[in-house]
Amino acid sequence: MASAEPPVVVTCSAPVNIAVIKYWGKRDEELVLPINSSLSVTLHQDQLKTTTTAAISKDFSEDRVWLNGQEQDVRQPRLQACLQEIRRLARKRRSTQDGESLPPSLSYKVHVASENNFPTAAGLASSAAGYACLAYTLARAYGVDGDLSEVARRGSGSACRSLHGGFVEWQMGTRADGKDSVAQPVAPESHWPQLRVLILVVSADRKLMGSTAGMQTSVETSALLKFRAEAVVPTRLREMGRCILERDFQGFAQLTMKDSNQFHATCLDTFPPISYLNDTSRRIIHLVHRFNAHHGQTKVAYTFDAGPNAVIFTLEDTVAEFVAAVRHSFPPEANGDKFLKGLPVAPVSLPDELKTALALEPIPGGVKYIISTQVGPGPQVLDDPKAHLLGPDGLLRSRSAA
Ligand code: 2P0
Repeated sequence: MASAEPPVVVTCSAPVNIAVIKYWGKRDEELVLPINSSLSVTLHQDQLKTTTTAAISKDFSEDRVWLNGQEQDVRQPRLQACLQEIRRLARKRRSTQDGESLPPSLSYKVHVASENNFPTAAGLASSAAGYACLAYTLARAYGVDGDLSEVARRGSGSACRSLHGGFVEWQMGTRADGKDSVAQPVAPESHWPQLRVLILVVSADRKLMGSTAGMQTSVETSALLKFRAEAVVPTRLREMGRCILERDFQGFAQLTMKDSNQFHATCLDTFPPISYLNDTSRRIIHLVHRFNAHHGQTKVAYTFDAGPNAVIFTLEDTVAEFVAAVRHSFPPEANGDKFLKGLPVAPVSLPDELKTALALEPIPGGVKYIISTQVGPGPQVLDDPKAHLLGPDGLLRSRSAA
């Protein structure tokens, strides 16, 4: 029989982040401690986000988790690590709290449902948004406050950077217990309003080599990765911080491209080698360099994660012309009107001299579509009960009923 005690139900959303100084490699696999610090830009949730509902009730007999409508195996070690860590923090808080506002009992089971509004495992950092959202939502449900880096990080390293909006540094820390391996804001969402982001979706397929396994092999075999972590990243982080604080786009853009290239070089230096870029990715790299050369300055930057999709940074005065250059180089095969999603970009025609300067044989359909977005805020609590992904019975709401 159902108890009189209503379930605690909380729904939150969390953003995707894109690293401009990349994380690749762990010094501690279990605690998810990185071999170098990293720095990222948080993308706007209007275009890319994870939404998560957590429900805690005396009536639930087991922990259950759904992702994009599919029930997951709750015994997955990453999921278990997050749940255990949040319950540990909740227990710690409980012992110091008065009886007035006690969170739900720690012996109650939790149901969690999560969904992304973008393709999972397409190299768009869905695990970062997903685990940041899980950590944030569970923290609200269990009444835990304070730094959630450890909870998110135990799910996926890069997830701790999605706990903040704007520009974020994940400091690697030096302690063996990882307590100082935390994400910290560098500048808020409002700091650089002219900065714009385009995601060029090359392939929405699942990647061949997951990040966790890939970086493990890199740590074991790549001398370049060791050199990068020790001798390159510390200087680059300081320089990137300066570029962001001074809104120095050329400096920011060049460093972003160099760091992406070095990350992919460490992948090739891994043995057996890992390659995440494909022919279209390399054509996008050429396109960006030719576009910049034509203008005589760095107006656009690319960065690539563990997949072939490009993330482009530019300023609002250049977005329209660069989108026209992408359309010219990768003519949409079908649904030309659906080629651009997200923030509107005014259509412009490409000047003939720029077409000549690009001098690339067009690849029809090479870029499937573009998501146009900008820098955005950190996780949010969604107060509207209609946002809940779980019904009052703690089971997945059907989309039609939601
Ligand atoms: C990053 N990536 O800094 C780098 C750049 C991909 C390339 O963080 O094993 O999913 O869960 O800690 O965070 C992807 O790795 O790996 C990643 P785990 P994660 O964004």
